Amino acid sequence: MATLTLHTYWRSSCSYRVRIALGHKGLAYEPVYVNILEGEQKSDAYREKNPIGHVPTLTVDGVAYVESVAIMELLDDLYPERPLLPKRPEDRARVRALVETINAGVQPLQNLAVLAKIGDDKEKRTEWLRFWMSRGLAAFEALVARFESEAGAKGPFAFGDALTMADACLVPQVYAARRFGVDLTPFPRIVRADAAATALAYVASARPEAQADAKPDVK
Ligand SMILES: N[C@@H](CCC(=O)N[C@@H](CS)C(=O)NCC(=O)O)C(=O)O
Repeated sequence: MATLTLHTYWRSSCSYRVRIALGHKGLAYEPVYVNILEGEQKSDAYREKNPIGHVPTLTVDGVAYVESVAIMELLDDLYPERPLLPKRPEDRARVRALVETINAGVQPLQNLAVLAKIGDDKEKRTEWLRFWMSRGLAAFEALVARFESEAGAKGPFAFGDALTMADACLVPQVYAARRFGVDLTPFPRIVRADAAATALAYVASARPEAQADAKPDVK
């Protein structure tokens, strides 16, 4: 069994994805806390592992892997029990489309480095975040509805009756959306999938407030 170390920050949605994936696989790991509000991700030592200065980084027997989706795919390849992607190529493409709707379509617009470019105005930041999150979640909802009819993926999860990588991305995105006051009423399938996933004990253990580095008083 490999030794797994996860460089993580409690409220980082990408770290949260990997925590869910590790929990889904039943894999134990050692957390290393990187406080991104204090700039620890920018240190030379950390950038040797993760050159762009982002969390998460997963090390497997001391070898560093970056980018949360690549990390989840690695875990799925190394530990194929309890897969995070369906078997059929068409369904894999569908789940990956849901993943990328969040991974490429929303999350890059909400990270600290982008918000810093927008400025310190809290209202402006919130308006920015709500706009991009609502837009991405609307697309996610539309895809879930399409996959229900064209692929018979009726839920309760984002794609069918088992948790996939799409849920590992969705749950942290819904957490962020709620935090910034995004109206989720137009997205009933997303709310249903989030409820199904967060009811699982290992998903609950991955939530930000359950992490040892959590500081719930930080806004
Ligand atoms: N595409 C990357 C994005 C990682 C990312 O943006 N991480 C955020 C936290 S969720 C971060 O480390 N932000 C620090 C910063 O922007 O300085 C991934 O999926 O791992």
